[in-house]
Amino acid sequence: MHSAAAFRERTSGISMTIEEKVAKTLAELGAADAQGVESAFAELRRAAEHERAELIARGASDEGERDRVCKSLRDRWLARKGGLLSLADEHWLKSASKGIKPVAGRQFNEFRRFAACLEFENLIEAVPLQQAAERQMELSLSPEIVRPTPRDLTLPGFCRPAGSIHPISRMRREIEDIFLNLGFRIETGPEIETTYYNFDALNIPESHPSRDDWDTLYIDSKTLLRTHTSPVQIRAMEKYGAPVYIITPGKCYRRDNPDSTHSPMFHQIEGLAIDTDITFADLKGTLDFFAKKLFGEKVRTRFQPSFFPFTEPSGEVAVSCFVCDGKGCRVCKESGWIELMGCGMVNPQVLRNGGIDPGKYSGWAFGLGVDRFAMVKYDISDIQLFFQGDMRFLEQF
Ligand code: FA5
Repeated sequence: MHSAAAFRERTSGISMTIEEKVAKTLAELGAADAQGVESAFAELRRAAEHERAELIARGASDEGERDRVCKSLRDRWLARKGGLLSLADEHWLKSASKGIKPVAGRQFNEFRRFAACLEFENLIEAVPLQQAAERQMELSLSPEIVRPTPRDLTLPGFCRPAGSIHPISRMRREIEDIFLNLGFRIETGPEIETTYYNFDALNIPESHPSRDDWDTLYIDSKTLLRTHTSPVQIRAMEKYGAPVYIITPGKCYRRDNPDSTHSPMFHQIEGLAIDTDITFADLKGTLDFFAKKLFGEKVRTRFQPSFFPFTEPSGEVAVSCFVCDGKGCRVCKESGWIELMGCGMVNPQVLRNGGIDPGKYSGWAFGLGVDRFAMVKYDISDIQLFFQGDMRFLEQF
C-alpha cells in the first residue's frame, strides 16, 4: 500500500490524538516513504492551524487573558521538554530510518518555522498560519521588507487597559495649570543650546564652574545640551519684549552621576515675569500662592538669600512640610522644611542682554526641578524610578 495511504489508514481510523501520534515513530505510524512522511507532518500542521484558529475565534476579553492563552499554546507546541515539536523531533526525526531521514529533516524544519509562528504577533492578526510563517521567513531574510497584513475585521476585539499619565507629566501639568490660571503663557526652547543663551546672556562668565566640561554636556565648544531652562528667558525677551509673563517647562542635561536625587536628564520649569514696577514682593506673593495651591493652604514659604549670576538679589525658597506641618518627618528629612527652588530679581544686565530697558522694566524669575517636586509630592525616594519604565511603578499613577 502507498505509504501516505498506509499512514492515513493507521492513524485516522483509530482516532489517535496528535499527542499519541508524536509519541510513536514514523515507522510505527506506517510512514515509510517521502509521501508518508509528508502526510504525517501535514497532519501535524493541520492540528496546529486548527488550534490557533480556534483560539482566534474564541478571542480574549483582555490582554491578560490573551497572554495566558498565547503562553499555553506556546508551551504545548514549543516547550523544550514535552512540547509537540520536540516530541516530533525525538520520535519522528531522530529515529527516522536512513531512507526517509532527508525528507523527514526537511519536513521537520518547515514545521518548526511554522510552529514558531503559532503565537506570531500574539494572535492579534488572524493571518493564516502558512501566510504568517512565510511572512516571518521573508522578514528574517530581508528585514527591510515589511508588508502590511490584511486584517480580519470580523474578529472580536481586545480590551486594552487604559494608560495613565507619567508622574513627571502629571506634576508638570499641575504646575503649569497654576501659572496658566495666573495669566502666564507656556514657552519652550531648544534642548540643544548655544553657550551664548545658556551662559553668556545669563551673565555666567567663562570662569563659572557650571561651564566646566565636568558639569556640562558639550556637543562642540559653542553648543551644548542645555543645563537649565533659563536660556528660554533670553529667547522670550528677544521674541516678545516687555511685558512678558511665561513659564518654560522642558528637559535639561547635566553631567551628574545618577543617584537617588540626581539624573543626567531631568526636567525644570522656569518662571519669568517682566513688567513695570515688578518688585521682590510680587515674587514672594506669587511663589507663596503657588506653594499653597500645590501643597495645600496650610503651608508657609521661607525665602533665604542665595546666589545666581542672572538674578540680583537671589533666593532659595522652601515650603513648610505639607506632611508633618513643619514638625519634622521622613519627607522633610526631620527639618520641617522642603527646599523648592531658586529665584530672584532678574539682573539688569540680563534684561539688557534680552533687549529690555532695565530703566523702564524690572522682573523676577524662578527655576524648579519638576522631578524633585514629583518626588516630594508623591513620596518617591528614588528619582531613577521615573525613567526605568517599570510598569509596576508607573501603573500606580
Ligand atoms: C538653576 O538651574 C537655575 N537656572 C534656577 C533659577 C532660575 C534660579 C531662575 C533663579 C532664577 P539649580 O542648578 O539649583 O538652578 O537647579 C534648579 C533645580 O533643578 C534644582 O533645585 C533641582 O530641583 C533640579 N536639578 C538640578 N540638577 C538636577 C539633577 N541632576 N537631577 C534632578 N534634578 C536636578
